[in-house]
Amino acid sequence: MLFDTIIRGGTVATAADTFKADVAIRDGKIAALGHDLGEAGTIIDATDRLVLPGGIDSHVHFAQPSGEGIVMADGFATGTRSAAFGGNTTVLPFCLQEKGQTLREALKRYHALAEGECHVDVAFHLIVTDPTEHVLGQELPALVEDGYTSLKVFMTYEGLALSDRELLETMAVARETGAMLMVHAENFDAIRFLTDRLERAGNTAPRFHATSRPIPVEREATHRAISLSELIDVPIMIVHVSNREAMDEIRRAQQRGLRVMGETCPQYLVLTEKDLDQLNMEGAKYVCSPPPRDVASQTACWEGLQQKVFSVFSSDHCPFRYDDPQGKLVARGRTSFRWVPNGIPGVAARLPILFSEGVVKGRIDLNSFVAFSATNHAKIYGLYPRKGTIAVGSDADIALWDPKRRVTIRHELIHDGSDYTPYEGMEVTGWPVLTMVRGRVVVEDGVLKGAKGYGTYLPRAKPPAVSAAY
Ligand code: DUC
Ligand code: ZN
Ligand code: ZN
Repeated sequence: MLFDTIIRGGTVATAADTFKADVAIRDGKIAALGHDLGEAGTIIDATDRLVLPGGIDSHVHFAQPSGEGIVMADGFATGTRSAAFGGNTTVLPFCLQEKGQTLREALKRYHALAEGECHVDVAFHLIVTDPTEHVLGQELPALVEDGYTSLKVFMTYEGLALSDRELLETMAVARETGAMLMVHAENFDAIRFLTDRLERAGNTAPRFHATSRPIPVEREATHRAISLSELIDVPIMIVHVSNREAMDEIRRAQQRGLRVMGETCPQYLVLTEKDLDQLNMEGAKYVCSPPPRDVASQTACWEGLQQKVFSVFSSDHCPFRYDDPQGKLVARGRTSFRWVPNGIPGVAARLPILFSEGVVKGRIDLNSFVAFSATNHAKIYGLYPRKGTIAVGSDADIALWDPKRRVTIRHELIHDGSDYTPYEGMEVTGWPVLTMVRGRVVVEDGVLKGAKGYGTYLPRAKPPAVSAAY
């Protein structure tokens, strides 16, 4: 038999083109595109289906330490399972360096947690919280050579925030080593000031989480991150952008020729701060940072996608159970929004939301959908062309979509470790009906087919956007 599998009769879309073709797969890779490709062990009928590169979600958190008494709802088994149900074939979770820990110690923990557990392929970004001389001078350069070619830094959060000096030192290492630097841009001192003031006034309900992190907090930090990166002449990715003012900072930088990239997420397209304003603690389900804003901010984030100010659309999947004292309902969270675990699930809902609200409603075209959901992630984070496209020689990471299927998002469709979805009840058109990783079907028609452990760790090349600079 010439091929293991042929996906027959579908419409293939890449970031560049849309065309009718059969896709033949051998040894986990795409071996041919065309018509009348011959025999295969398995034929998958893709009539009336879109044949798309499997989603790559370059911003997810699994099993991340999240404060005393708090447990993240997903480890690698449930997190990657949920990703597969949402049409994803690769995810990039973060490896958090805790204060006092070396990066290698942190990586050891995450690799041990991921080993044998994953349903889709994974690669790690590093989170640098303790940029000591050893970390910056020795560990990080060696790890970038080993294929950990991106890192995130925080401008806020106790125990995570870096000073401007530390940001500059870390950016300099990213430049020297050719790593992609992701920035969480919110002003730490401003948030602390506003939080203290809100608490003193007795404004402690979950909705005040949004009040404590208003747009200027994000805009200022975005501007500062860009300015610091300009001093070092290093590309950066501003992650989870929530509003026009931050988006405009990125746009202005791009217009000035700086290599500043941006990411937005579903919560900034379809949620608002009103979602945080609910009876009792229900608003805690939507506590994430930056917070969802208003309808004008949603429009701005769509513009950011349409005008390609943003290059990636990620979930920022950061799940906590709601009805759980180790999750959103942690006892001290009732005393102040400050203690409500920060983050919401979204790895399975990300693509149906972008497809339905974006492609079906005519805001973006199908090829842009593929770029935002897969191709650009692969290109920016050093996985292209092995991942992120449908081309001969690429991994057979493919999602079949029924573009007409109407689905009401319910938590039972999400298959993660949480107990809710912030998108409960949302009607979408278009749904991933089959997810294939390296030629093997992992999810089909809402049923898990693959066993955990098939997903593999991916060392990555240096991001071309960084090394192209020299
Ligand atoms: N930043 C993230 O990237 N994810 C969840 C929480 C946060 O602040
Ligand atoms: Zn962040
Ligand atoms: Zn995140």
